[in-house]
Amino acid sequence: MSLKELVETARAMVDNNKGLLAMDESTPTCNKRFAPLGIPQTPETRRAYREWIVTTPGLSEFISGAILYDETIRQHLGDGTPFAEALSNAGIIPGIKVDAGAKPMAGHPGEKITEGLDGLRDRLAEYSLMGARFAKWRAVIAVAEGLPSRGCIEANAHALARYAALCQEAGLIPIVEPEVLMDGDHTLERCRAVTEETLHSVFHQLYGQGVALEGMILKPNMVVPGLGCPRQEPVEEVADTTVQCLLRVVPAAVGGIAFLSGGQPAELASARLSAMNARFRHRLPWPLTFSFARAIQQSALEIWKGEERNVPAAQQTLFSRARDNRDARRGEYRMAV
Ligand code: 5MM
Repeated sequence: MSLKELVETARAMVDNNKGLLAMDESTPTCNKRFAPLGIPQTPETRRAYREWIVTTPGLSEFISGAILYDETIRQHLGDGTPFAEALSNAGIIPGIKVDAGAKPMAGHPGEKITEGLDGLRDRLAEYSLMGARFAKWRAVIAVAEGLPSRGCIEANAHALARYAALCQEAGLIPIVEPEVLMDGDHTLERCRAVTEETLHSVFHQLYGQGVALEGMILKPNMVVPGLGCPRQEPVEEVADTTVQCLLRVVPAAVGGIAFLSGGQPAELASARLSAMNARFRHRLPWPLTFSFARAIQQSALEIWKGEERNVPAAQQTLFSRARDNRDARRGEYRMAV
């Protein structure tokens, strides 16, 4: 695939005030979301969950692309349509999570390295045949006293860059997701410093691996204080600090930026994205959008509870969370007070 085609797909993923739906929870994570709601943790319930999500009427008004998990891309809707085809039919670009998860990093207590590079070229070719047009790989960076280490940041950045190069070779858009975690009591300023160092390293490695920045999407964390930090800055301060951090380290050529929500309250994630767009959108080199999982799905999941009779109400809530985030993409979302 030519660079021009990669760029066109990347653009389609962030155009028209739409964003991405991350429905790519691995089996353990999906089961973790089901457990407190008493939903059976089986391949069939995970399939049924994903089926009502992708068949939500009108979802493509707000969602340009959806990230699937390996189990889901191999499953079918009740009528036999494979998930990737169902998304394409609905006007949503199908994508696939391709990392093999973050595992404890040798010699680096408390830190993780994302695995999955071995055999990735063959897996990407298979996913492409199944209809995926983009991929996603997540690295996690923990913040604590003495963490993150330089070794953890560099190893994860290097893996992200090698993954991204393989994706572009296969004609898939890489979503590059280095997530600085919210766990801990660190300050907003500490998150800014760690996010800046991480992204700096990621773009250094992407350059080294020859990745075409126009044909990729960055999926970063917002710059936020740790969940346990006593001082939680107002929405506008988070928006300003996040944008300032990105402007310092993200090259203008990057196709788009689609934030993860990272466990923020759903409405707060939307409000922060909205403030960034309201205050800066006409002055930024890249579109700022969303690639949320929990901030779109969680409230709907809590309504569904695994019961068929709850599907219409759950779909309505999913639709409305997707619309809220489209509004945030425009800078027009206001959190109810
Ligand atoms: C950070 O997680 C990503 C975005 O989700 P949130 O908006 O809820 O933070 C998400 O795409 C994540 O990478 C997937 O859910 C897969 O996570 P696991 O832990 O199952 O690999």
